[in-house]
Amino acid sequence: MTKAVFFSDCTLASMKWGEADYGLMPDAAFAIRDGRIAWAGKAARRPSEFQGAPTESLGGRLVTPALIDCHTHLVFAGNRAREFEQRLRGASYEEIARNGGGIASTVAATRIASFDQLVEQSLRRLDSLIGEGVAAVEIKSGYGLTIDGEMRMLRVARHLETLRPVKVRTSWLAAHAVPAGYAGRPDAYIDEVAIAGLMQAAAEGLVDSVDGFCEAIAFTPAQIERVFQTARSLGLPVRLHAEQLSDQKGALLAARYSALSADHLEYLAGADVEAFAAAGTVAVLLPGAFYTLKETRLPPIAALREHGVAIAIATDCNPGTSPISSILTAMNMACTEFSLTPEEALAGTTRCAAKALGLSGEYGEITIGARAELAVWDVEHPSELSYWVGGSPLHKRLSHAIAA
Ligand code: DI6
Ligand code: FE
Repeated sequence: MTKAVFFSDCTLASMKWGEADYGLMPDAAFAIRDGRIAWAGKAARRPSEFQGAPTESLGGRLVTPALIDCHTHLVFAGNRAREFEQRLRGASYEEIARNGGGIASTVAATRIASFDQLVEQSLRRLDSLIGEGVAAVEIKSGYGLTIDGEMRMLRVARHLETLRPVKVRTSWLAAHAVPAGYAGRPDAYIDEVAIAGLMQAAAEGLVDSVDGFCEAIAFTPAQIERVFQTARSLGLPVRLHAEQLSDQKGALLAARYSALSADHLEYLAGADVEAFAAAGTVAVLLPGAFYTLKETRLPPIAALREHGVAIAIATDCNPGTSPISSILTAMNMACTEFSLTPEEALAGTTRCAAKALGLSGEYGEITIGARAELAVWDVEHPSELSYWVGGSPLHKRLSHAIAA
């Protein structure tokens, strides 16, 4: 057991499950030992075991759990600013994709980038997230679309974790798009790349969960289900891009496989929410993609709330539909576009995002025994984290768990 460190003079927003009003506690203090939270409470009640511990004053600042971005595609090369121009002239995302742009153009750029170039370009986006208090990030493959290309993306994702004090959770998203060589043969692609590659990548320890794009322009629920069966046989959890552009009943498929999360959900039917809720799957909302695509159909927020579904918020950082590497901007958009409260938005990037990554109890809450992954902010109230647009009010991150 290492010596405890004590932090005093702060306001805590614990974001613990079941606590109202952000779990706010003014005049608070906390202790960290062995990389975990050993105690948190009123400063005046400092337990005697920490009386002699080295103490740092946090100057009255707000402390929250470090933030979590639970849905990103942040490993890619190049950008799609020219498609942005096309969309502003009226082309739709689907039209651009059907004409060989979209995901295919990022696949081409990613294939020709070296490992080091991919690391360098991705690191810029990761650093932007870290600069906003993020301590855990999910990163998907999906721009390789060959076994080697997909595995290389996940090797880059794993490598990023060695370069920064951040936890990376990887997702195998080979079922993202049908590449040109498999045009008209999506089932062969599922067998030969998405499934065969998953087995190889899992054997190499590259995969923490398995994802898919269930959509008219991508894969059917039946095709995704075959990938999910392989995931299940490997003991890997699943998640799914579901109901982003149309209602394919992907969220119900995800629920049947006890998915960690189903993501997007604009076209999830209100009538399907009850069955979805029963699985305990997290609804990950991605307001950056909604914004970029000028979507007008809202996810069924009221029904999700009514059925007690945990709602997470993420950037969906990707070059096509969400060129956003700011988790705070995603929180602001969740409030403005989806009418989430700032408290729901912060729960969405703390405890609910932790649940979506299978990290509950470790990340996303200030609670005894959780990892000491915290964010210290120059704000007076946690609602400010969703309120400001642009600029990061982060004072510093405390990342004892990783240093330990
Ligand atoms: N849904 C999305 O919003 C991204 N992928 C997905 O399955 C878009 C990825 C891209 O356009 O590059
Ligand atoms: Fe996505």
